[in-house]
Amino acid sequence: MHVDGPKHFCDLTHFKNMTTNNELCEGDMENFVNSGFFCKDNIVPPEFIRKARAYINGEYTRWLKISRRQDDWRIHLLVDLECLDCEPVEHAPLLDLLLQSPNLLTVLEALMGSKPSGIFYNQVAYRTPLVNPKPSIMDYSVGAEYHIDGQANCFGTRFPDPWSVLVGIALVDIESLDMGNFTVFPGSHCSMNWANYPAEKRNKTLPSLGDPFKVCLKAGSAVLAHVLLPHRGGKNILAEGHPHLQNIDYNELPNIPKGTREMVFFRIQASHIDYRNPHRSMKLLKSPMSEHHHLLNRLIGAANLRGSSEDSDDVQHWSALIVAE
Ligand SMILES: O=C(O)CCC(=O)C(=O)O
Repeated sequence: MHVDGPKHFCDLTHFKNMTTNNELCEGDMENFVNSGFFCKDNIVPPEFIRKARAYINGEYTRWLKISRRQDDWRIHLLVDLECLDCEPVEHAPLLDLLLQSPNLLTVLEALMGSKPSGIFYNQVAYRTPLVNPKPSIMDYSVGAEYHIDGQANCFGTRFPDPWSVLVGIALVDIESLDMGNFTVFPGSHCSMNWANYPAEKRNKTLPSLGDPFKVCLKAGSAVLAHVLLPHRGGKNILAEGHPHLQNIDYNELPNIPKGTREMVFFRIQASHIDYRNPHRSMKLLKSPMSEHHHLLNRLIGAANLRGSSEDSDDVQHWSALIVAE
């Protein structure tokens, strides 16, 4: 559910003066291509993490009252980053997590091959600790173990979603595997054919994807994931007093239950992609890396320079991802 809030102008200095420094190393690119995600440590300055948490704490009780869900709120829909200096915007301290993080902006530009142009939507995704969790609560029923973002339910079919990179920013340390971790199925963005995903999701006939991976993050770090990467939120069963909670400051945030997994997710659009083009969905489903050919070409170039036999297997694999189109 979308929640409203006070409007302010955003400081766009970093967004407007983005450098083209390439903040992506080969390991990040390989992880994004092969696994569908990677993490960047300390990418959002602590000052803006503090301000975002304080803002959410201030709105928290009101949001609980106006929404059905207790831990998940849609914050903005369709933000055109180029137009932010024309008018004030709601929830500015949450947009600042992105706009005041120059390193994150440059990573996004390198990953997408052009400047971030917009946010399809963003979301405050808190996972409050379950009280007395039963063992059975950990079982996910068939067809509900994961989802790919978009809409595949009674409200309609919007798939794939109109954006290229999911950014999940940790506002607190999420270092234990039972803290409601963002959970992904590595490699499944490319290894599966998702053309029938909406029907399979609705009919609960989705394929099994094997073991998931729970992402751990320090406060101020971010996970960046491909739009077709299957994922789910984990269950937070962390008990009060757990050692992982000792480093988290709750003193000035009385509204947020202790032990809450605090994350904010952005769905980022790239300026060179026309998300309204009717062929975009088919192209992406047929060739999941079609919006990231620049990464494949950079990886192939670096591997060819090294020229080992191990590299040549990778080159074949990455070249096949380009040819698939
Ligand atoms: O909260 C999470 O870790 C995942 C959230 C999610 O799956 C989603 O909103 O699409």
